[in-house]
Amino acid sequence: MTQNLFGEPPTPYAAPEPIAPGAALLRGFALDQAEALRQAAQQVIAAAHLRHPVTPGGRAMSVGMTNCGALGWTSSRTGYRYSSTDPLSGQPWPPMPACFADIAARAAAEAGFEGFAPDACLINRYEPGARMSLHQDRDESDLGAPIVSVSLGLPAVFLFGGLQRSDRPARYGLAHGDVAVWGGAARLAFHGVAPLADGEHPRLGRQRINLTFRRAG
Ligand code: MD3
Ligand code: FE
Repeated sequence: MTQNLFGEPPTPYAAPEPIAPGAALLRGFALDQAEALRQAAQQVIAAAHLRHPVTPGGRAMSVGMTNCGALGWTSSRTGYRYSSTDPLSGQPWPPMPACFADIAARAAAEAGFEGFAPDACLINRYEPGARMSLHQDRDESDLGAPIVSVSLGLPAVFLFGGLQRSDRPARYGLAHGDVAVWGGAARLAFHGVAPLADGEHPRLGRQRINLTFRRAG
């Protein structure tokens, strides 16, 4: 069975857990869709391979990334941007699977953001040791829309800070099937992911996949 950070069996979804104004954790919200989401993510990855983008600072990210939907997030020496095509292939990103758009809209509504229709889904793949340092998501044109994130596979420690990089972040465990929604006053909060601890997930193996849904265009 799936396990949370403490090796306990998963609890079925109960209710949104507010963590800050505009931010809520929906623990277990995606559990009953997790296998469909995993399979759809694998199909996207087969069509648009994972890559380790280089940041403007010149270092390859430890997280493997790809996208689906009308717009995809890309990074290179020249900066971060959203693009309608995959720079590796020159082709449009794979379409957003229906099960992706559906869970994103339902989770956003559950957290109080009705009518969320993401046009971008970033797929992040963490292997043991991969991390994401503290940053803000500010490359989207519509900062009024929330961001929805779905965690699959190995558990991670999510770092949730404030509006200043220097604000000491709170730590939250994100397990397989957990969903988080960030909007309103939390939309520009600094956040990151601590280095992934090694482990073996029964369905996903030695990895964590995070789906991040945005309104980018
Ligand atoms: C809090 N990804 O791709 S998703 C990212 O788990 C990113 O892969 C992390 O941060 C991951 O940019 C975290 C959760 C998330 C996304 C956007 C946020 C949390 C956020 C925006 C504001 C505050
Ligand atoms: Fe982010």
